[in-house]
Amino acid sequence: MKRKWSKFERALAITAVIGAASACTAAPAQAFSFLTPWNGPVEVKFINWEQETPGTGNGNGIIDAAGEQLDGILKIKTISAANSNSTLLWFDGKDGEELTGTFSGYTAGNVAFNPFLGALEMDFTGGGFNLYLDNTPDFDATYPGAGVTDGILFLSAAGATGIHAFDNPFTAGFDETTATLHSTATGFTSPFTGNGTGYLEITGGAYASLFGVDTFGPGRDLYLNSDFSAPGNDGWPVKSDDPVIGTVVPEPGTLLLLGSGIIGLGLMGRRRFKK
Ligand SMILES: [Ca+2]
Ligand SMILES: [Ca+2]
Ligand SMILES: [Ca+2]
Repeated sequence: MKRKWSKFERALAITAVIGAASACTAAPAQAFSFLTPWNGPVEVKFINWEQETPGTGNGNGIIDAAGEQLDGILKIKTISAANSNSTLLWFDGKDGEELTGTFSGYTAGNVAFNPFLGALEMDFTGGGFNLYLDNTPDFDATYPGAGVTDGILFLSAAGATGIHAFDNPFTAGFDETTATLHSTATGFTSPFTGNGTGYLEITGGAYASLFGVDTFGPGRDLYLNSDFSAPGNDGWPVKSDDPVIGTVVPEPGTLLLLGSGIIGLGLMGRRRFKK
């Protein structure tokens, strides 16, 4: 049976259409098959293929001297909710999508053997990454990488300070409070293994607003904790992985939809009141 829409239903439908239209204009150009709704901490797992940036150091592929720079390519494996059952929100290949990118500019400001740890400690300044969302996957890690930066710029981030609260007086000439990445190489001879930690600040990209700001304090949106080892894969000197922690916030499009819906209902109420 066909039923006529009431005034209320018609107004609601119009409101929904207006809302959907404004949500569309606010949404980025390329869809991202992220499982929503999720609002809260997320863990991003990735794989890095990395190296001593050619021309910046002694050419042995690994960072083992001050002034050397670190760069490489990366691929996101999964994005999971940091809840008790680690709800999978996105994974490589979901709806034919890949998230890949480059990182560069991490400069070793201090490289020193720490006899107490029996390890080579390194502090880097600067650095950052650019991540691309591609719905025609073509990533190939084989050195120096291909299909890495096509698609749309998904997220940009710059290395942020905060991994050291104080300047270590034993490392004259380097102020630890300027470090954006701290790494400790425990097995310095072969195999070369270690761990790195640092903060990042989101600076741009079509999906920058999907992620929360200042999760780890002012100017620190993401926390990076990765294990590295040498040799790497696919012709790269070093490999590293896992994880980056951040926070996901509701998309502005969703808020806009809710907002215009409330305005629509408000107008309708006023009209009815006038009658
Ligand atoms: Ca080196
Ligand atoms: Ca690609
Ligand atoms: Ca120092």
